[in-house]
Amino acid sequence: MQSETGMGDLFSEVTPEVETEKLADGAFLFRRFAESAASLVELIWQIAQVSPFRHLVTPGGYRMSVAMTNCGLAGWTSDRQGYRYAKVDPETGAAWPPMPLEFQRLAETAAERAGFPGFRPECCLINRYEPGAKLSLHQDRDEKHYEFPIVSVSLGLPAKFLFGGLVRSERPRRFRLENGDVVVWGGPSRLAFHGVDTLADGEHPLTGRCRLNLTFRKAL
Ligand code: MD3
Ligand code: FE
Repeated sequence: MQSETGMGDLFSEVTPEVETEKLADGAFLFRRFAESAASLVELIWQIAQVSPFRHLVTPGGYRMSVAMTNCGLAGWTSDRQGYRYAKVDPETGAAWPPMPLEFQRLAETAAERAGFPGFRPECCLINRYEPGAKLSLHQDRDEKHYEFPIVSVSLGLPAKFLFGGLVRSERPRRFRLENGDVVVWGGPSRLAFHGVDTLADGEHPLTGRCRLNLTFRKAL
């Protein structure tokens, strides 16, 4: 619920009793940490008007089922040439939309709670899953700074998240990520294999027929 005081009370800096679940060494889940932030979803739609969601092509030539865009100083992108962070949106030829202050504050607050003070993400990758979309098991290795965590925010429809080990062959654990869940992945979990199972159909009051996911990264 939005109050006249703006978003200050939405990210639960004032709610010290948010429970912390430890998922693995360095990985912490704050359930519903961003739940009341309907404004996050609104900001995402605004970003997508400048840098639209697109289905990237992998270096291997596959079209990704997840649609992506970015905000911040650089954005993650992919094409036949490879994966990289680019300061210009290849789709528009212009800079990515700036990262909203609310995004930044949420990411920094969550990181600090998880024991990573001083996390100043300059990039935010935004994923949109429609029913049937999935993200295969992978590692996030395109950032310069593995010493900093990645902070993720799930919005809208729930997803089954796969969290594996440091080698692909390790069988992943599965858990559900729901609207407003924030996870901080750092330390020994930073390079863990992870993915998202095929999104089930559904309708969410905040997002409609999709799941949105923000990942905040120190990439440059
Ligand atoms: C575990 N996104 O964009 S967020 C990605 O739900 C990505 O859209 C998923 O994986 C999504 O790269 C998962 C949770 C997440 C993010 C980064 C991680 C889990 C992570 C980095 C290391 C280990
Ligand atoms: Fe990832």
